Amino acid sequence: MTEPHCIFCRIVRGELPTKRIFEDDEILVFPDINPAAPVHLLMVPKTHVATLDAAGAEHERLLGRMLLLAPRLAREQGATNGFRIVINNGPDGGQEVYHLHVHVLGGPRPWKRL
Ligand code: DGP
Repeated sequence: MTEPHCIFCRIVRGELPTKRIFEDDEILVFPDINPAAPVHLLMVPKTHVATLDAAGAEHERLLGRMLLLAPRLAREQGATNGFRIVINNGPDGGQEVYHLHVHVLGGPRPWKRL
């Protein structure tokens, strides 16, 4: 299930353009529009889950799959010397887009922020 006005749901549905780096039936990965590092990917579930807080036991496998996918995609996109995973949750967590997403950051330092 996607939400009509959610920006990442719109990307999932193909209504907004992006480079689809990886996708399967439940996960989409695309570059962050405002990269904080030479490699900056966003991994999203295709179904709308607003926050990590809102995820439940039914998302356990999905979240595991996203984490296990990150090292391969980071490496393939050029982060060959390590990477960082970030999930911002809620206002004090600095979350701006309320569709659960995993940031994958890597590439040669220095990075812009984080
Ligand atoms: P967060 O603070 O964790 O909610 O980060 C949201 C990220 O989403 C932020 O780094 C910028 C990125 N972003 C926002 N809108 C778009 C968009 O339309 N396309 C892409 N590719 N990234 C976006």
